[in-house]
Amino acid sequence: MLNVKPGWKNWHLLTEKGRQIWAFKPVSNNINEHLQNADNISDEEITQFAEDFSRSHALRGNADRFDPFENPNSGDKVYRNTVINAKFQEFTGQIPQSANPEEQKIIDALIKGMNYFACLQSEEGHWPGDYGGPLFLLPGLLIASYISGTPFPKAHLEMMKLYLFNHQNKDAGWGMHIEGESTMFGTVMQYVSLRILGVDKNHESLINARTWIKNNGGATGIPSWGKFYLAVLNCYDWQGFNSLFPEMWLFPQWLPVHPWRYWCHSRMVYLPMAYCYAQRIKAPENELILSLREEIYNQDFATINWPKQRNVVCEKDCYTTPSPVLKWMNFFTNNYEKFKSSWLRKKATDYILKYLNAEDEQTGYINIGPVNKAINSICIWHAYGKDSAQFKKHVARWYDYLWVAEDGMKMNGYNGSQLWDTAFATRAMLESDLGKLFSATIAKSYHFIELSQIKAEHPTHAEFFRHPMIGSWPFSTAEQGWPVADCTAEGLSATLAVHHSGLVKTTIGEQRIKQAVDVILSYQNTDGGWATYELTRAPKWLEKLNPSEVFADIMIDYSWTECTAACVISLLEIQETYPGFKNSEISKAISAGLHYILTQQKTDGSWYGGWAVCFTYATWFGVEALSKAKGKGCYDEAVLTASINKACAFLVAKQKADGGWGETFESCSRLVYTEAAASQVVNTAWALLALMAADFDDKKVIETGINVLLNRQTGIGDWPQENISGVFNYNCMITYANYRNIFPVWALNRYYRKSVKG
Ligand code: LAN
Repeated sequence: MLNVKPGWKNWHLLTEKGRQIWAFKPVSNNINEHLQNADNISDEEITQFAEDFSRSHALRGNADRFDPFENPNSGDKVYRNTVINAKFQEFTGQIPQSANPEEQKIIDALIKGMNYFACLQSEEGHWPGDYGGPLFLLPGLLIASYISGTPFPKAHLEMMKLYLFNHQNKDAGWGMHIEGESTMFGTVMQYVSLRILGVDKNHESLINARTWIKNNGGATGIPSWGKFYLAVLNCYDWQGFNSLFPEMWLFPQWLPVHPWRYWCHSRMVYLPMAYCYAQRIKAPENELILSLREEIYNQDFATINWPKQRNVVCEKDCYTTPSPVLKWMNFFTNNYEKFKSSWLRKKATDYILKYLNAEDEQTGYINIGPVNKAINSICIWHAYGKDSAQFKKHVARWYDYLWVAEDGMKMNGYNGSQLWDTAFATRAMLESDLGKLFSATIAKSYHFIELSQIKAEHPTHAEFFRHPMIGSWPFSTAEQGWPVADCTAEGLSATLAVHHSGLVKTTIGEQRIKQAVDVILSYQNTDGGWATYELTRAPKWLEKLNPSEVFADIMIDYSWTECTAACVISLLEIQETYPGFKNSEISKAISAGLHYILTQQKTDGSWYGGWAVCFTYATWFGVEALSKAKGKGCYDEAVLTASINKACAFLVAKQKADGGWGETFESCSRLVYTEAAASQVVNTAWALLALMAADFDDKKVIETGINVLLNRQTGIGDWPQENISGVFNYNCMITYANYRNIFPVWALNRYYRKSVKG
């Protein structure tokens, strides 16, 4: 039995078609019914359960504790331990037997690993999991809740407080993400959040946090996204904020700076920001706001020279420096504010509101991500009021982003990673025949994958610049509905793997497979690579207008090694299964994709990974694609071989003494391989997958790596949660709770197929 603390037991995860809602003592398993009666807890009950999540509890040396100083990553124990305790069963099927005890160890570890993981699958077939990490998300939602006077249930508030306290660094500040060193952005946002949550300013943690803020120059140095949130909260003057020039939304579309060309995440965040800016939305002054103004600045609020603060950013936060072009543009747009035409401003705001409504409707009010989720809510509240149907629909979806783990309640970086994890898990299990022993699990995954393929276009998709998406797969759920190029590729590869396994009656017919292929083809950029949600729509110089200070490469949707490799792999698989289908078009796409991947390889043989940590991740993708292409006649074989060999040499050079691999998140932000003190199961699995894909001939290298995976496996078949695995925009990290199971299983399964069975 795993440890389930009494306080955890009241939290239940309700799921519906991938939608995930944490409910405190749910009155119903139906999400909507539950949400209407969510605030069902008395004050006495709060103190009872809160203790089980708090850091003080950990520091008193309790077993199975959350101790952020040991590891700030939660092990997702509230979900996992509760489910395991309720449902876990030892594997009862026939386990293949080998006369060789070393081989038997692999088989047993795999069965145990898959059996444990299968137990975590939801009834509708996906793997729920913690998708937290960034610390600037929950504050946005709390500000939306505060300004609109729409409080969360008491149990939620308590859990959020605990989360924020749990992630306070030793120096009393907070980072951009749970592993990061303290920054002004992280610290001021969590500070303000705790105050909104009702924590007294004389609480010791807040006194210390204030000292951090003051010693680092005060909140005037918060980066622009923080300035934005503080301005909405009326704790910062809008005059201290560079204009967002709402009129740019009326630009002619041929202009390279028209926002339709931006990376969709930037577009969808700067859109509602521009609305708030145009309306200068701010919370009414009250006691809390007036007090906050005194708490977070080094000088009297009334005497601050606001226009001078526009470009002030605390040194600890600076990641990208604003370009001279951006400064020049700011000069122009800031001055425009003094002379602007109110007719044009209204036209721009009306257009923005129309666009916001379209995004809300297209995504069922989930929105593309956690940032625009919060800011759209603020705009819709402002435009239509608290009692409007639109605002209520927004509020219902706040809960889709909240996640409970042993460190408290956080806002996830998306409404989940449902499809992505399910596709990977399916492929991992079906890597060898052993996965077929879990046919019920595979059938459920397939059901979820089928459910998640996007089947229709929105009536307004072209009007609002959406990429055509019939046949595509999203990262999370069909309802959220933003298609992603490599999620489509992973969805397709997983579908093909299930079809090949012969385990299920196929429901994704040839037409839908071909639609997916068409989407993938439609996503290829002219550089041969694939980006994330859309084509690259603007030239690289647009990055010069990146105003974010804390993120890099956010202005346009760039081609990435990982996304390209995933698309190439799925197209190679399509050629095997549907040889006649669009053969020459697909061949051309594949060779251009391979070419792109080759151009991205670094001189040391590695690839940089933009969406997970880091070089081991992208090197796995690169090697997997190139190896799969070998012998197919789609590219010069000698070039492929040379590149693969170089990549293997890189990996071998990075193998640690214990046989594993390990990187820290700094690989991502510093762009150089940064070794973790201890090897990491996830990095080890990626390196092994690459080496085995390449049929690397020094078997000792692979065996010692496999031993790390075997030795780290827990008695029940789990692996430990080690460092954070995901990243976006180089500088912010994000949790992938299921990676610690998916990738070790995948690597062991490949080892079984190639070395044990083969
Ligand atoms: C994701 C998550 C998935 C990820 C992969 C599919 C793994 C990747 O291969 C392509 C990019 C994509 C889809 C991706 C892009 C950026 C996202 C959406 C995220 C990392 C999840 C959260 C992040 C989003 C931008 C967070 C909000 C922050 C802003 C700066 C707007």
